[in-house]
Amino acid sequence: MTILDGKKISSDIKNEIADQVKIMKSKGEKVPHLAAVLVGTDGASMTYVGAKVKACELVGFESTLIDLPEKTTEDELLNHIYKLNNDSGIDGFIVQLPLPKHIDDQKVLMAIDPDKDVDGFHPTNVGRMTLDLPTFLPATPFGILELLERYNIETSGKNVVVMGRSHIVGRPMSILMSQKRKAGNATVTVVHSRTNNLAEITRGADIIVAAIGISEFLKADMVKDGVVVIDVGITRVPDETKTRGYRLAGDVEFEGVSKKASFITPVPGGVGPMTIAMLLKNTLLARERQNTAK
Ligand code: BQF
Repeated sequence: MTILDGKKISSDIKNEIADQVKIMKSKGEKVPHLAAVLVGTDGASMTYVGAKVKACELVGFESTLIDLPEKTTEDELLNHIYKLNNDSGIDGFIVQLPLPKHIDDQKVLMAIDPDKDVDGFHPTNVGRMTLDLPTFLPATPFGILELLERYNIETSGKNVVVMGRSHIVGRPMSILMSQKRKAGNATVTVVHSRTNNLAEITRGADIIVAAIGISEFLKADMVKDGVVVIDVGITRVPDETKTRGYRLAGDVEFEGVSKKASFITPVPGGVGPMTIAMLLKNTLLARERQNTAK
C-alpha cells in the first residue's frame, strides 16, 4: 500500500509556482493577486480562507481578504463582487462556501466574472469544462487529477466509482475522469444517497473517489483488493483527547480499507492540501491569461 502524499505533492506544486513568480518578478511583471471573500465566522471556513491567504504568501502572490459580517445582505455581497470584477489589480477571487442561509449561492457565483472565477464554479466555466474548453477546473477535482498523474496511476479504461454528486467535487470529478485527458478515459459510475446495492458497485471499482461527507462511510468489505482510494471527506468529529476538541475524519474507514488498497490518500494530508495548491495554480493561470488577453 502506498500513501498518496498530498502534503508532499502540494508542496512540490507550490515550489513550482514560487519559481514562476520569481521569473515574473525578474521580468518586472505584476505578480498574481488572489482575493478571498469570507462571510461570517464559521470555524472551518475561517481555517480554509486562512490557509489560502497563507499559501499566497508562501509562493509570493499578493492576496486580499474581504472579511464580512454574518449579517451581510446578498446585495452587499454582490456589490463586493462587482468591485472585484472591475478591479484590474485582482487577477482572480473566490467566495468561500458555504454562505449564510439568507444568501443564494448560485446567484452569487453567477455574479463572478468567469475570467476571474478561479474556483471554476460559474456556469460558463462549468460549461467550458464539460465541453473540453480551456477554463479554470474546480480546485479539488483538479487536485485529484494532479495527484493521480504525479503518482502515474493508470486511469484509462478503469472502472472509477465517484461517490457523491456535489457541484464542487462529485459532479465535476465524474465528468473530468470520463474525458479524453491525462487521469481520464475512465469508465465512470456515480453513486449517491439514492443508489441501490451501493457496496456491489464499489466492490467493482478500480478507483474510488469518496466525496459523500459521511465520516468513515467506506468500509473494507465495500472494496476489492488493489483498489485506489481517494478520500475527499473532512468531517470534524468531536474528540476529547485532542486540544482542539475534534479530529478530522475522512469518508473512508482508513484502518480497514488501507489494508486492501494499492494507493490511498490520508486525511488530513491527502486531497485537502492539493485543493489549496490548485487554487494557486488557477490564480497563476488567471494572471497569465490577463497578460495575453489585454
Ligand atoms: C489537510 C472544504 C468542505 C466544504 C468547504 C488541507 C484543507 C483541508 C484539509 C483546505 C475545503 C477542504 C476547503 C487539509 C479547503 C480543503 O491537510 O488535509 C487544506 O483548506 N481545504 C474549502 O475552502 O472549503 C471547503 C471542505
